Amino acid sequence: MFDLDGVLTDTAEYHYQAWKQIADEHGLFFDRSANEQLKGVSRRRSLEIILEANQAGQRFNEQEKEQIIGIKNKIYQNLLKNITVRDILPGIEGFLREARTRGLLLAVASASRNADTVLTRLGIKPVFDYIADAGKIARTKPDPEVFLDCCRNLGVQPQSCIGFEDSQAGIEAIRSAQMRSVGIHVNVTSLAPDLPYQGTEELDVQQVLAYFEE
Ligand code: B16
Ligand code: MG
Repeated sequence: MFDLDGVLTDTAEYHYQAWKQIADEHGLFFDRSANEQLKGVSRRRSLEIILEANQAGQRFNEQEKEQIIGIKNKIYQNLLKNITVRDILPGIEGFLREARTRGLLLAVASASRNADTVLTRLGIKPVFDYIADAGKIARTKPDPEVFLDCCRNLGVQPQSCIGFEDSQAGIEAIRSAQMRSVGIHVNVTSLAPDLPYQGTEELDVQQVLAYFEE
């Protein structure tokens, strides 16, 4: 099961640009290091994290927060128009092909409600047996719900699944789901992935399967 942003492609930079524009407009501090905290978490939680870091939690009412989230998403969706097949991260196409050849089931477990658009633009949507719909997932990472939703829909036990993640929230979600985790350049703050890699170009199907072989 694959996370999208940071594993299959790198849309974190577009999320950053969109949030940066919002933060600048409202006089809030936000930089690339703060953006790390937003990886894998919902857009609602992302806004809360930015506001908390600025001690500005009380500055906006519910309606204003919803409005800000909507504007951020419009900016982000506009940036997504730049995505093409060239934005698939290095090594991913070969890795997915090899995994399919071996008959492994593949799913996307992303917190992004834009996942379908991104996968379509990347041209890799047909490779997956199941793509979770973030709009139907009530609790976002680090809650395991999105990974368990993938297991249910693929008809497999979590214990037999491997999750690929770039975020701390995602690694925690995989652990809570009782799956095994592969980390892609995870900025570890609490829980380390079972099998850590520095980048997607290092991924190797044989190596990953051998590592988790009982
Ligand atoms: P959207 P992932 C996550 O995707 C991003 O890492 C996170 O930064 C973003 O806030 C979240 O999707 C929601 O995205 O605003 O497009 O619904 O890493 O779980 O694939
Ligand atoms: Mg991610």
